[in-house]
Amino acid sequence: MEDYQREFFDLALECGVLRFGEFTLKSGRVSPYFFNSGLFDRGSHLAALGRFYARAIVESGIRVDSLFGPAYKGIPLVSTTAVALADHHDLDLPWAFNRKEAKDHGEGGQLVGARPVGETVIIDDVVSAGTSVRESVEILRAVGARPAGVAIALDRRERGQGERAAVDELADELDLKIIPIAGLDELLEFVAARPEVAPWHQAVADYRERYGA
Ligand code: OMP
Repeated sequence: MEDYQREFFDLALECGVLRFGEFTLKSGRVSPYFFNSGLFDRGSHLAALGRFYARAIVESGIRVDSLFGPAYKGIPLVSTTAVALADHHDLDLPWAFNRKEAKDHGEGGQLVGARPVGETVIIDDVVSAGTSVRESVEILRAVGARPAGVAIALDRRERGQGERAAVDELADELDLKIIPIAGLDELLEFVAARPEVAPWHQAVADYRERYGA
C-alpha cells in the first residue's frame, strides 16, 4: 500500500467516514464496514481528499483532458480534485458538473462549468450498481466527450451478477477505467495494522470471501 492510501484511510477513520459494525447496503448485503464520504465535512478534509483523488488519477497513468462531477455528491469532489491537480501536479484541467433539474431560464442547459472535452474522468465516491456512472456517461457522450475513467474513493470489490467485481463488469461494458484511491486489499491491510480496528479484520475478510470478487 502506498503512503497516500494509508493517509486516506487514517483520515477516513478519524472523520467517521469509515465505520465498522453492521450495515445494510443498497444491495441488501449486510457489511461489517461502511464508507460515508459525506463526513469529509471540513475544509481541510476536503482538501486532503482532493489530493488523494489527484494522486490516484496521476498514478493510474490515464490521459485526462477534463473532469466531470455528477450531481450532487460529485460536485465538491470534482472541485477539490481539479484544485489539487492544478496545485500539486501542474495539471490545469477544465471541469464541470451537471444539474439534476434542467433550468428553463438564465444560462439554461444541464451542464455547469467548462464544456467537457476529450478524455474525461468522472469523479464519484462509491460505486455499487453504477446507476450514477451510467447517467454521467450519457451526459458526456451527448456533448461529444469520451468518458475515459471513473475515479472513486473506495473500491469495495463487491461481486456483481457473476464471479467478477461489479465495477469491473461496468468498466468493460462502458469501456472506461476504474481509478480507486484504495480498494478492499488495502483496506484489509490497513485494518490489520491498526489496533483500534484490528478486531474487525476477520469480519471484513469473511465478507470478502462471501461477497467479494
Ligand atoms: P450506485 O449509484 O448504485 O453505484 O450506488 C452508490 C451508493 O452506494 C451510494 O450512494 C451509497 O448509498 C452506497 N454505499 C456507500 O456510500 N458506501 C458504502 O460503503 C456502501 C454503499 C452501498 O450501499 O453499497
